[in-house]
Amino acid sequence: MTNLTNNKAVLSWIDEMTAITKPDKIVWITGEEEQLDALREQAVKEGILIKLNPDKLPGCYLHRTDPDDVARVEDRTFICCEKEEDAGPTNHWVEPKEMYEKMYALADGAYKGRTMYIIPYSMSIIGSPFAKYGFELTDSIYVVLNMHIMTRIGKAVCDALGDDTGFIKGLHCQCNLDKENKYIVHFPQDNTIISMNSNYGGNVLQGKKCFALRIASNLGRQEGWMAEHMLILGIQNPRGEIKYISAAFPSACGKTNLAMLIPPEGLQRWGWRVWCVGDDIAWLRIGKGRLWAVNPENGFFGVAPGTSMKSNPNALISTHKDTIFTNVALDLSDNTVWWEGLNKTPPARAIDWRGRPWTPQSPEKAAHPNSRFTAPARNCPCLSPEFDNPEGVPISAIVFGGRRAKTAPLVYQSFNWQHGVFVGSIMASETTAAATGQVGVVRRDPMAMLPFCGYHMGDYWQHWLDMGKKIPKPPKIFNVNWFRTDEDGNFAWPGFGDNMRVLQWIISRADDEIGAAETALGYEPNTHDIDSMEGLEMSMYDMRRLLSVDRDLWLQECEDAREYYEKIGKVPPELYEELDALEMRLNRGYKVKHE
Ligand code: OXD
Ligand code: MN
Repeated sequence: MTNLTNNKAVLSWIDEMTAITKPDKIVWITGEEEQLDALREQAVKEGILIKLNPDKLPGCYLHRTDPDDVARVEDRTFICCEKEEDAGPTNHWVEPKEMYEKMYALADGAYKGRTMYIIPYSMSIIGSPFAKYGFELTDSIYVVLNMHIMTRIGKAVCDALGDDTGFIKGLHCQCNLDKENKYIVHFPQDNTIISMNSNYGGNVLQGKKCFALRIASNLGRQEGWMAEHMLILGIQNPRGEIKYISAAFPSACGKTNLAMLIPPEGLQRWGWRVWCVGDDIAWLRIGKGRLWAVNPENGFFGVAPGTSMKSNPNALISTHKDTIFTNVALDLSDNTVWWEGLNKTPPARAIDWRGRPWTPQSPEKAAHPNSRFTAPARNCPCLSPEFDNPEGVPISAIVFGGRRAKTAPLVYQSFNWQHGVFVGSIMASETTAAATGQVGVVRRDPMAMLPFCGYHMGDYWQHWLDMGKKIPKPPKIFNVNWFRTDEDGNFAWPGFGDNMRVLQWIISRADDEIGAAETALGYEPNTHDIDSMEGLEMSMYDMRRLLSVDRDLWLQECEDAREYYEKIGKVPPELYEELDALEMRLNRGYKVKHE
């Protein structure tokens, strides 16, 4: 097959990788439907994909991974920059030469008897000044078909790249999925990514976490922009004006749900609505005095369990065609899919995510808790008309948040950018099934970037502070917590569509339209400012409790944060100043002032 590019740097790197991996065959992915169709057919024939009911789920397929390969592997993820201190204490590091040798030894002959697929892909709109291009070499048809959904691929990428040498190099070998030799490795100084012995999305769809976050966070620092683990959404008010916010929550904490929110009926009637620009990653740049965001992806890699017509109809509808499901259950009655939380009527007969017969009496879950759908963004009924705008959208507010049963109130606003960076830096959340390891333990996850920041966390916070100084009209920064529980352990806030009430407050504050109560943490809503007129059944007493700040818990939180800062080292002095100031406000028994 002829090459899709004459770019010498691309071709010589591919030659080098070919010599190591020794494929039987090389296939360039052109992006043409005919080629993709043939690959789908081949994948079905080889048992990699199961074709689902074409009437109910046209163009949809089911894939099951190896049972030991179901989530991101943070302990096997490495940032191999030249100096260990530049990776910082939150990343695993190995000296680059040693790691290359190890990777190339594993890759030696890894494609023997197999095909090397070369995927030219673009993060962001091909041809836009903000787009970045990469090549992923893989022996997995599953990766090719998922990359086709999640990114923009094919010949057009090679044409846009031309002779430029600033592309991202990516090698992926499934090998024998040996979990002892699983590696997700990044070499930021060479713009290179290598994934070994995995075939799980977050580890091997390299455009996503590896490139658009870990490598791009390095590029953003050098080039003066930001790569963040953030959704982007537009809020339309009854006057038809749309304001954009971006929000960073840790994995599986509801970014996709918030990005596709449907407001409560009463608010819809007034004309409120939400437009989704992205559900996971934002690239943010300064322009015309403001911060602008693009979503570099082209699809959604969403968590299936819990997604339903009730919790997130827009996400569910997005999966109704041209979608790849991974590790969900197969409903044998009509050859469709099922997962816990889809509805209240589990299939009488199903095949579970491990490929075993399953009935509602089975003791184990039918779908893996981190089972996923890969759905094209264009399927989303509330996709923003700005989705394909290469300029992106101007951001009025940045929202941080996590899963905290106690401590964090429903919402608060930071006093200013520096204080907002502090709020993001001490973010913490209960862990979820998105990564291997214990679920439900509280861990610090600054800006939701703990697993994704491709350099020293202290330098990353400094970059945030520096960026703030360069934006004439920076977004206001907020923190939310949808997951606070009452004494009985029940969620105290209804969440989902009702989160719109909090978003309304956030954009009113971003535009300086309403006052607020000043607390030790920051600005909080006056209780009557959270719109409860349109169908929220919550007493003022409960609302006050949701917004309350427990002084003792927060003093403890400050102590933990200080310990965390000490572990990180290299913390900008401005953040220590903010921590001291918070502690002082708490100790003073800060009086609530109403603006
Ligand atoms: C994801 C994650 O898959 O954050 O988006 O794990
Ligand atoms: Mn994510």
